[in-house]
Amino acid sequence: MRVKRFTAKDMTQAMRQVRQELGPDAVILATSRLPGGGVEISAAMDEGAAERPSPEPRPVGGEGAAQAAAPELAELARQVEGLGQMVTRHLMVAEAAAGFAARPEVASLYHYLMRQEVAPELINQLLRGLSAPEAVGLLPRFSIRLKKILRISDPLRVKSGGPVVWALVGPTGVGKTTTIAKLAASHSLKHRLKVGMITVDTFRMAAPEQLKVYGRIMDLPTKVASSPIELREAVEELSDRELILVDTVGRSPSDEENLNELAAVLAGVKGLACHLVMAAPTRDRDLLEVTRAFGRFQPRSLIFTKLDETSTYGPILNQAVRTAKPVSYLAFGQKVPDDLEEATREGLAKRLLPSRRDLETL
Ligand SMILES: Nc1nc2c(ncn2[C@@H]2O[C@H](COP(=O)(O)OP(=O)(O)OP(=O)(O)O)[C@@H](O)[C@H]2O)c(=O)[nH]1
Ligand SMILES: [Mg+2]
Repeated sequence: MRVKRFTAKDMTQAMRQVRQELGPDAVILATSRLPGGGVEISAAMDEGAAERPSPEPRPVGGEGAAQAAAPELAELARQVEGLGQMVTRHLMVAEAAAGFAARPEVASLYHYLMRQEVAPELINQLLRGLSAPEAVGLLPRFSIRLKKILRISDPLRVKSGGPVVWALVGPTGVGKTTTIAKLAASHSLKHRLKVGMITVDTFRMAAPEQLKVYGRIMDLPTKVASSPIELREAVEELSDRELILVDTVGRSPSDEENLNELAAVLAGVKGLACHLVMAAPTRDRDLLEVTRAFGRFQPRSLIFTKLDETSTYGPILNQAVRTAKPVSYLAFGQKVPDDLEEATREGLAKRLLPSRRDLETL
């Protein structure tokens, strides 16, 4: 094990020196600020690492042996690559943490946001240069920054030339049908709009029935369509409505074929706007995959459901910023129509902001 100290003007330059001299596998042991300015990093490198066998599959002891060993070596190579990525990520986090740790009031906010699973690059963006003479002023300043990067949908504007048509798309079981019912109820009862519903989820026997039941209870016209032509006809039949809500079948983000088929059905209706529904308790990495796969629907907004099932809200922020899409609605329970709110900057920021107690207990 080789341990070395590096001093530089700032953390970024010191980290660059570490990587140049000890390579990407170096481990950061300690970081500190120097009294006269600048930073010092102690880093270590396992010297045996260079002599270890290469992870590349190489023939050993004749072709037969090489063939037998190849899958294991390939697996080993994958693991080593994964470990390498993990180390780099940890270094980035350590680098940022060390920078923010020098200012204790920002450090506890940094750790809180990490626990909320806000993406490290976003935390850096939010906290860079953030300061307050006393910790008292820090949260309001942070809150202003947070609200600045959040985008929220404009309220629904009814068109004079025909109905607004919204389709909810998203993975299976995230709450699309329930959210359609909540939206239908709130727009027809609270906003007194003429609402109609259509389901294109005809793949499962009971699915159309679920929406029809809601339609009967709320006394709203509800149609079933199973092809692009039927969907166009259903929209025509509901042309006296101000808002038409289209429910779709849930699809896994890896189900390319069926996603394309659904996109083709929805593309038949001019002016139809898709909204992507995602469950807030989903892991950030999986949400990323969902936004990638459902990008083909060019969603107008993001809707997050099941906020009642998690207290980790970072992934909502991560997806909203990464996709640069506004958030339109938040659902936080199974009750129709109560457990739905229009997204607001305040509502989202409130969930993402720590209380003073959160910061003190860190
Ligand atoms: N806790 C909680 N449960 C919810 C919420 N929204 C929906 N659910 C529940 O999630 C389950 C699935 O809801 P659905 O509305 O059928 O979901 P879906 O996306 O239409 O499902 P598929 O059509 O099968 O893809 C039901 O038990 C709902 O009551 C929510 O905000 N919080
Ligand atoms: Mg459904």
